[in-house]
Amino acid sequence: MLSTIAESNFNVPKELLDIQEKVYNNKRITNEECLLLFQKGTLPFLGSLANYIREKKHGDITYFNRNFHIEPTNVCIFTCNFCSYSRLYARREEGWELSAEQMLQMVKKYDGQPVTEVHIVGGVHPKMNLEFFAEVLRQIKKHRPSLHIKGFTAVELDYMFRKAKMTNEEGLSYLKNAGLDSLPGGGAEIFDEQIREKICADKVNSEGWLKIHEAAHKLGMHTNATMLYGHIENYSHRIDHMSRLRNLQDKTGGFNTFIPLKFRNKDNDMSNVSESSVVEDMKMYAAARIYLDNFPHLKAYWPMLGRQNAQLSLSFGVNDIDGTIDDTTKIYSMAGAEEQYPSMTTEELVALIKQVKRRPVERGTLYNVIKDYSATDVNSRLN
Ligand code: V47
Ligand code: SF4
Repeated sequence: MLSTIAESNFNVPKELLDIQEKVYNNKRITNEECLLLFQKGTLPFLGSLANYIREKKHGDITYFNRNFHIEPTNVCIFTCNFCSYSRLYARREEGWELSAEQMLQMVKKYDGQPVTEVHIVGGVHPKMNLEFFAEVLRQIKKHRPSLHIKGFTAVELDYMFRKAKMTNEEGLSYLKNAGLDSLPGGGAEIFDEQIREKICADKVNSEGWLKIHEAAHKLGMHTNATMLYGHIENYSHRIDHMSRLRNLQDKTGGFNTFIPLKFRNKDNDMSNVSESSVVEDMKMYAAARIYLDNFPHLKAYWPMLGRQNAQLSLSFGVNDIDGTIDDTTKIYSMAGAEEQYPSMTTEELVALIKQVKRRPVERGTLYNVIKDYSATDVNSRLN
């Protein structure tokens, strides 16, 4: 592998070769070097470096999990311009609000099925407060104690805690005692204050997002981090975002996975902004893998990216393609995601991963290995 890369280095500028040397020597790259990668690195160059790191960390292993999503409401008081939900608050009759009982029924639908995680994320509804969600968590845990509950973005949590007049630490401890196991990575968007002001001015700010994740890490909870890219931000904004995450991870070590989320432009207030190309998407994954040396995992969220591009991303640093999802989720389909009701069977996920010669491994939320599928036959047809 190394010699192949070295032989193909003809014509690569010296400054990029210096970065390559750093990567091979396990050294962290600077923000300036990451900018050079974005600006001057060709896709094959970035891919080979990212893949080198990916294979060093995980070999061919590609993780997925068996999960399902619950979206408690699609009504949201906030007005993020990129989101198809924010317009619903004024027209609440078009939205839904699930009761605690309805959410429990959704969990019960999976009785006897080998799902390991429920992912609970939705809009911010003023009636759904901390106590309401604590009760939902208690009921789910009582019914199925082993189901990992990954729930609530820092945006939802910030609103709940402020309304309950609790500090982040108090609010998180309360939810943890009620059954919350970990936090998803949503709501991070772009940390740069000027861009954030333009795309999501009224929700938790960057410092607030980072503080909630830091508090969760201190309580021993793991969390993920996302970044919404490919809209009005530039490369420096992306690097600034990743740099704030890398710094926090140095401090706490509590992040599991970084998930770059490609901006989709359907039916929202930023529909005039065109979407990034697949080449840009792959560059984004590769740069993230190279820059975020202290993040164990890099995830491609396949419903947003599409199945084939998710396969491609496995050569650009990605080692996780989320899960079976089995989704009633609308946030992505409303924004123009590839699939209206994203869901893949385990067989389809395994086949998708094997088709690009990687090794499918089912994981729990915290990356405990549940089953290695490398020896199983692939019978299912891929679409
Ligand atoms: O923060 C909203 C994004 C996020 C659009 O932690 C959009 O495992 C693109 O938290 N185009 C929420 N993205 C999703 C989320 C998540 C998803 C998958 C896995 C995990 C995890 C977490 O959805 C929001 C926002 O960045 N989003 N609208 C849009 N038009
Ligand atoms: Fe609400 Fe989240 Fe949509 Fe913003 S991205 S409007 S906080 S649901």
